[in-house]
Parts: sequence; C-alpha cells; structure tokens
Amino acid sequence: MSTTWHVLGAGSLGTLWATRLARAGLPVRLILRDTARLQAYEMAGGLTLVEHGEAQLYPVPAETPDGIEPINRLLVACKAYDAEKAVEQLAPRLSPGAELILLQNGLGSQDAVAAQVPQARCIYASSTEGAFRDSDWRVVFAGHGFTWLGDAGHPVAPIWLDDLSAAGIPHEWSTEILTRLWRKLALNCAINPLTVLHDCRNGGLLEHHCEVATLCGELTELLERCGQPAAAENLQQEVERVILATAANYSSMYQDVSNRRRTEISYLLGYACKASDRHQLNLPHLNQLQQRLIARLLSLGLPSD
Ligand code: NAD
Ligand code: KPL
Repeated sequence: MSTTWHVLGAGSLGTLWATRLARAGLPVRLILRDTARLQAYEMAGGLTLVEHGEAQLYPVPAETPDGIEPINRLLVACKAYDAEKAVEQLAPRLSPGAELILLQNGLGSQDAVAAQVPQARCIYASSTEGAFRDSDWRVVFAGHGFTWLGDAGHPVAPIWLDDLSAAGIPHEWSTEILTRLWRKLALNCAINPLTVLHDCRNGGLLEHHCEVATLCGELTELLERCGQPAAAENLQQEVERVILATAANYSSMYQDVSNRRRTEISYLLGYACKASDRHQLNLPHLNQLQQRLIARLLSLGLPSD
C-alpha cells in the first residue's frame, strides 16, 4: 500500500501536484485551513486542473488540520511566509521519521520549518513549473518545467521519487539543492524587484542593462561569501539569458503586486540583504533595491515583509 501524500495548501502548486498524483492512482489528501474552506471545497466537488485548454475535475479527498490520521508524507505547498505556521499546527500528527517536501521559493522558510519538526526529514525543492489559480479550486498549468529535490544533510534519494515518475512530474534528485536554491534566489533578486520598480515585463529590463549588471556583481560577491561559488558562476550571463527567454512574461513578484497579494520579499531580497549584513559586506545597490521595493510596496498599501 502506497503512503498517502498529504498536501498542505490547495493553491497553484499544491493543486498541480495533488491532481497529477491522484490521476496516477496514488493516495492523496488535501489539508485545508478550516471547516469553512472544507465546506466550500466539498461544494466545488474537487480540484480542477486546466491543461492545454482542457479542464478536468479531480475529487481529491480533503480534511482540516485537526484530523486524526498520522501523517507520514507532507507536501508543503503554502507561500514561504505561511509555511512555518501551517506546519506548526500539524506537528503533533507527524509520525516519527515523517518526510516533508518543501516547495517554497527563496530561502529562510525551509530552515524555519525544519527547526520546528526535528523528528522529520525535510526535503527542499526548487521548481520551474508554472501554475496560477483562475478561480477557487481551479488551477491552470501555465508553464512546463522541472523540479529539483534534495536534502543537504542526507544525500540518499527517497524511494517515493517513483511516485513522481508515475505522476509525470518531471524531477531530479539533487545533492546540491542549496546551490540551486541560492542560484534561483539570486536570479529572482536580480529580476523580480526591478520589474516591479520599472513596472515592466521581464523583457523591459533590457533597457536597464547597467542596473541589472551592477546587481549581478553584488549578488555574485554575496554568493561567494556565503560559500556558494557554484551558484555564483556566470550569474550575469544567466540573468541576461532568463530576461531574454522570458521577455514577454511578468515576473512572479510583479504578478503578486498587480494582484495586490503579499510578496515573498523577505525570503528573496530580504534574505539576501540579511546574509550580506551577517557577512559585513557592503552591497549598496542591493540594499537600495530593498529600500526602494519596500517603499513601493508601502505606497501601494501592500505588506512590506
Ligand atoms: P498559492 O498562494 O497559490 O497557494 C498557497 C495555498 O496555501 C493557498 O491556497 C493558501 O490558502 C494555503 N495555505 C496557507 N496557509 C495555510 C494553512 N495554514 N493551512 C492550509 N492551507 C494554507 O501559492 P503558490 O503559487 O502555489 O506558491 C507556493 C510556493 O511555491 C511559493 O513559495 C511560490 O513561490 C512557490 N512556487 C510557485 C510557482 C507557481 O507557479 N505558482 C512556481 C514555483 C514556485
Ligand atoms: O522565477 C522567476 C519569477 O518570475 O519568479 C523568473 C522568471 C526567473 C524571473 O525571476
């Protein structure tokens, strides 16, 4: 009998994972915030995934956090700023040796979750898949991509990666997951805040080449000082490549701001600036970028953390 996949957070990525796992015949249970959300979900009859323009309904069973079934495998699919609290309420249900898969972007939230559940194995993930909610319980699979998973403290891959293969979730076990997360954080710091500040698509940053290059220089210094030289390699070239490859897209932070949603700034630029302070680095442009972004968020009436 396969181990049940408990999925915490039925948003974009949670739905994308839950529906594909369920479609492969694997046992999946959603964990929703409270009884009101559970009732609303039950009225909808399940999760809908829209793929290649076709919508399919998946009646994945759901429960609230105060269920009683022990949890052996938990996919944490909340935003970085919600992950620690969301996992905290499930801690009493985690079996000894439970495994958590943390899908959060940026850095900081994963360590906070892991510190809270020392009895569990925490696997960090970095994903380039893209999905968005177009209404409650309905998610559009917008960009095919790849997910790297890894455990910095324990390099052996878990057996359940076979479930991901069965579900058609493109993935790879990475023994260098922190390098991948740092690299993605640096890319996001070089691109996303500037798209908000210049109110543009990623391609609009081609007109701000010098500003991007200066930030890449400071981010490279930071990565090297943080013991991440591999994540620093040819950073500017990759940032320029991503800007060109995604020129027509709006960055995830731009989309959060334009939809008036809280951003993950504290786990991206905020994390980078804190790390630079810790290492007593002088990175004036990165610090200014954080101040400018905070000011912009506040002027829009959005949370600045
Ligand atoms: P989302 O906002 O669509 O979904 C998060 C869900 O978690 C929401 O439904 C929210 O209600 C739920 N949630 C929050 N606290 C909860 C709690 N205590 N109990 C139960 N549910 C709770 O977010 P998302 O876009 O799926 O992003 C999740 C993470 O994945 C983020 O860190 C994001 O940066 C990362 N990511 C997203 C994408 C994407 O395409 N959406 C791609 C790569 C990485
Ligand atoms: O990951 C991204 C995002 O928008 O969050 C890219 C496309 C790489 C831009 O930083």
